[in-house]
This record gives sequence, structure tokens and C-alpha cells, in this order.
Amino acid sequence: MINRASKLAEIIHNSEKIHVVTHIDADGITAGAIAALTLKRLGKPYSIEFVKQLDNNIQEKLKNENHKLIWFTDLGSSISSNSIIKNKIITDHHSCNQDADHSYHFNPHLFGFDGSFELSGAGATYLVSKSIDKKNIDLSSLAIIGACGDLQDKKNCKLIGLNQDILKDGKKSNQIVIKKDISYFGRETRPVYKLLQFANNPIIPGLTGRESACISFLKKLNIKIKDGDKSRCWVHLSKNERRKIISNIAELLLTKGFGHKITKRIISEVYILKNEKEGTELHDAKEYATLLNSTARYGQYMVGLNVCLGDRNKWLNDAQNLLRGHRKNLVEGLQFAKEEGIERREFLQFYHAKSGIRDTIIGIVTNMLLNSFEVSNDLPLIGFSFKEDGDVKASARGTQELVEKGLNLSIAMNQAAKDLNGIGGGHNIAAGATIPKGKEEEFLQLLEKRIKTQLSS
Ligand SMILES: [Mn+2]
Repeated sequence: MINRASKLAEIIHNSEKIHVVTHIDADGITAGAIAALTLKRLGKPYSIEFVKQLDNNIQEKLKNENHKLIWFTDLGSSISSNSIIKNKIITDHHSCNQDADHSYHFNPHLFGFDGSFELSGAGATYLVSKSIDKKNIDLSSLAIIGACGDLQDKKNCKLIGLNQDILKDGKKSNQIVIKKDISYFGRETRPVYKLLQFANNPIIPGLTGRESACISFLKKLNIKIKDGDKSRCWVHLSKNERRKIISNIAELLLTKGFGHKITKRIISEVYILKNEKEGTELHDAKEYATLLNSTARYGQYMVGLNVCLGDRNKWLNDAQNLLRGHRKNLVEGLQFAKEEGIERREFLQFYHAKSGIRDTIIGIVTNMLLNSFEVSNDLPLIGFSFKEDGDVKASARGTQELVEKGLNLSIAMNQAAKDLNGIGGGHNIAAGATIPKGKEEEFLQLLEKRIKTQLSS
């Protein structure tokens, strides 16, 4: 792996000019930012572009632009050996195309690691960056944000595998502090009662989804929800108050029969960016990732990128405004999907949002639905949404339990899409596809067959 990283480093050194192509999610933005900062520090001229996916149109366009070298980050693993794009390097963590030439490709899957939780696209890009110059060790914090953006800490309630080595770099370079704390989202910026109201994985019986119940829960524990006219967030609470809440949630879960294994999930490792301001989204890796997701997914690539590059004034302000819109869209998206209704079949469940949910956030909504208490999670969930170009986007999400039973959504989505002249891929637990409009039913049948075989083998 070290050799592959230094080989890619050498290709970068030998190239006069580099075009970076990256993905539009938080992992893609941080990966792109790591590449950009690496090239900037080298004094290499570079350009950067964000894409939703690497379809044939994009590949054709890139080929016609005659780049000296293209550096694909957080995507590119699907490129085959007969691709029209020749001068390229790839730092990705999605499942790989089997028949490709991997000599220019840095990907955990090629070295026996699982790219769904042991290394992210930003992490892969970081390891190559560090191979270029050890001084780039400070970029480890961006790699940690990318990993959290891809929910790589979810499986074990902490980052493991190669991500753990990156965490060590984060500590060593004085960027990251690791703490054990409540695993629910929004420690820094969400009012405590909102943090409880939106708690999932595990849900809190009687509290999740119920604002007034959360407020009275805190009142009963003698915990003020406001300080003057300002709502108190988790980070504003005293140690004692936090302990009280955690032990009461644990008790609630245990008395409702959730068991120790699930109850333990209320505590996770959290990653604090110690050089950022406390009480802002930038101080917590998970919240930072959500802030980034609010930018490029709405076409505002430069906002997220510039925040990662260190601009804390105008761009941060813009990002925070976009975050408000993103939160609203997620809430409305969830509501919309529930109203549309989720249809269950024998081996999968699905909903079709049509134009009701943007194709760029259908994956997030699908994941939130599958982890909510209103949707059962014994089957994978597929969400469809219309794309602007006339095709249909399909997003599939599974659970760890299903993956342990043999589910591999990357393979199932890839093959079902291919049979319909579409494209698809991703990870075993989360994958996406693009298919022609009107083929949804056919796609579901093909997909269900694949999933059935996987789960019964
Ligand atoms: Mn990624």
C-alpha cells in the first residue's frame, strides 16, 4: 500500500498541471480539499471539478478537455481498463471494477481493507498526500471529517482500521481530540431537547420524535433548557448533567428491553477539531461533515471547498445559511417519503419520491428512514428520485445485520443497473444507481432477485 501511494506521489510530482475530479458529498469535498491543498503546497497549478457520478457523458467531456493528468478522488473505482480517460490517478474507497488496471489506483479494497468503514475517499487521498510530503499530516483532520461524512464510525461506534492510523496523525499534529460522549448528532449546535428529539440508532423510546416529551424529560431531571434566552446545547451542560441524561436514557432503553448491546450504542467516540471554535459546526467532525453536505449537494461546491481550505468568514456564513435549507429539505423529504408510503416486498422495501426529493439527498433521506423507528429495518430500503437529466436515481441502504447475512448492495445495484443499461455501485451497506425512467419496476425485480440470492446463500 505504501508503495502504491508513493507511485501515485511520483506521478503527481512528474505532472505539470493536474485536474482534480471529486464527488459532491462531504467525503468528496474533503478529499478534493486535501488534493487541492497538497498541490498548492507543491506549487503545482491545478483545477478542481465536482461531479455527481462518473457517467459516460462526464468521461467523454473530460477526455475532450485533454488534461495532462486527472486525479479522481472519492470516485473513479468504477473506471474500466478500456476507459477513454488515459492519464489518471485514483484515490477512492468504493468497490473496484474487477477488470481494471489498478496500478494507478489507491483503494483500501485492493489491499484487503473494507472501504465502507476502514478508509474513506478523503482518507485514501490523505495517505497519498502524506506520501508526497510528511508535512501534510495536518490534513488528517479533513480525512477524519470525510470518514464521518460517510458514516464510517457507525458500525463500531468509532473509527477503526486505517482510519485509526489517521486519527493518530490527527492527535500528533495537534488537530484532533478524541472523546467518548453521547453518540447523537448535534452536540455542538443543537438545543439538547432537539438532540434527543432527533435521536436515532438507537431511538429513545418515548422521546425520539416527540419534542414536548423531551422538554419534560429534561425538566424532570432539573436540567434547564435555556440559559437566558439562548437554548443550551449538549456542550453547554455540566459533566453531571450530561451523566444524568445518559444514565436515564440507558435505563429507559434497558427497561424497554433493548438489551446491553444496543444500549451501549448511546456512547461513541467523538472527534473534536480542537483548533476550531467551540459551539460551531466546525468543532465536531460529524457536524462539520453535515455542514459540507449542505453545500455541494445543492450545487454550491465552492462554499464547502473554501470552508475546508480555511476560509472562516464569508464562506462559513454561506455554508451556515445553506445548512438551514438542507435541514429543512431533510425534514420535508422524510415527511414526503412517509406520505408517499413505503412498499414492502419479500426481499426489499422501496418508495418513489419522483420530484419530491432531490436526487442528491435521496440517499441521506433513505438512510434516515431506515434508521427511524417508523420503518422496519429487516429489509434493505430503496429510494427513487427523478434526476434533472430525465433519468432516475436509485439509492439503496442496508444495515450491518443484513450485511452480515450476505447483503452486498454494491454488487446487486451494479448488476441490476447494468442489465438496464444504467450504472451503479458503492458499498455493501450503501449503494446508488442511475437507470432510465420507466424502468423502475423492472429494476426492482432484478434487484430483488440479486438480494434474494445474497441473503439465502
Ligand atoms: Mn466516500
